[in-house]
Amino acid sequence: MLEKINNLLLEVEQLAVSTKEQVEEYRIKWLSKKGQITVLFDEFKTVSPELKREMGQKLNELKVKAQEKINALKEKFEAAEDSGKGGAIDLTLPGDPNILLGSRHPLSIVKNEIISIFSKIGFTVSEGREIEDDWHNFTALNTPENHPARDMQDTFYVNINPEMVLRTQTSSVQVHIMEKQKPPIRTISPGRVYRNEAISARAHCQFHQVEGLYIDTNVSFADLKQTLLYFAQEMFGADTKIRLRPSYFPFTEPSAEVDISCTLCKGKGCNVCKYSGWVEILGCGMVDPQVLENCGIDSNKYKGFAFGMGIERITMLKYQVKDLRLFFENDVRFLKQFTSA
Ligand code: 2U9
Repeated sequence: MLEKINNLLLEVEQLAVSTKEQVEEYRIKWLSKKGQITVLFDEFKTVSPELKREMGQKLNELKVKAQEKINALKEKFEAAEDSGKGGAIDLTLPGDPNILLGSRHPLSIVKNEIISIFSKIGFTVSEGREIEDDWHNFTALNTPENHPARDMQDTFYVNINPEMVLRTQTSSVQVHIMEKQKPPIRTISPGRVYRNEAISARAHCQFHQVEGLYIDTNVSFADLKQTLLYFAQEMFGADTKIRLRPSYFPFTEPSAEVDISCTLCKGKGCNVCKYSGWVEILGCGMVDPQVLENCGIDSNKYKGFAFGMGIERITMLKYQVKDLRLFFENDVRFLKQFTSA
């Protein structure tokens, strides 16, 4: 029996065939119900106990090798047949309706739109780190040590290094730019920021901002206003109006909050604008001269304007999304409603 096994092993190893049909002939010859290897397994039952171990191992080896050889040759001939038909993939098959197309996340759609609007008027995009040191996130931006924004209630501090925070604003990226680069600077910084807030329909502990910065000689508040009017009309339609209300931010002076005429009721009054006709979209102001000095820019020579907006807020207004949490849950029923070019 050992001799038969060895002979068959040799035959398996040396097998050379030229058609798929021949492969099938060998499968039948070796492995079918009456095949040589199957018959050997029947004979194996009669082998004496002292030879059973050695013989069993050999016989199993033969069966596995024969099966592997048959499979490999079968695959080879089938692949050759497919490529003869013009490739392994049949390009004429209709699409499978069960495979869903992905879509871009609404926040990405709006972020890209904001980038595109500002890049048309010469703004570059700067991105930076999410874990930031105290100087770039707070001190350089005129937010001193005792400022409420630094409170543990509002800011996530990094446990292993209390000097580091999860950035609360992407203006920190622009502090790095100002330290490295001489004006003129015209850049926007999109990115994720973190604040220690309870999660609700209107607030989250993470959200996305775009902060803008323009520094040059002779930059005025009128430039800021015109830039924001351009943005609002590109984003929400040519008939959009803006209004500025005085406000306060530590890093800008003077500062303002910007409203647009309600996109839904066009200013007539509805529940989106709480019957005021206006909805807030961003904050802005002239960069405080002290912030310029903190970053090594001569505030006698240079002026700047800055603005900041929440991408979630813009997206909610544009698509009438009522609950901020939807952006972070990745529910396909929500996400598949958004399409972009
Ligand atoms: C530098 C100096 C100043 C960016 C600005 C705002 C006003 C603002 C908020 C809007 C909604 C953040 O997402 S939000 O909570 N931002 O109101 N941001 S001025 O000022 C800068 C930026 C960079 C160097």
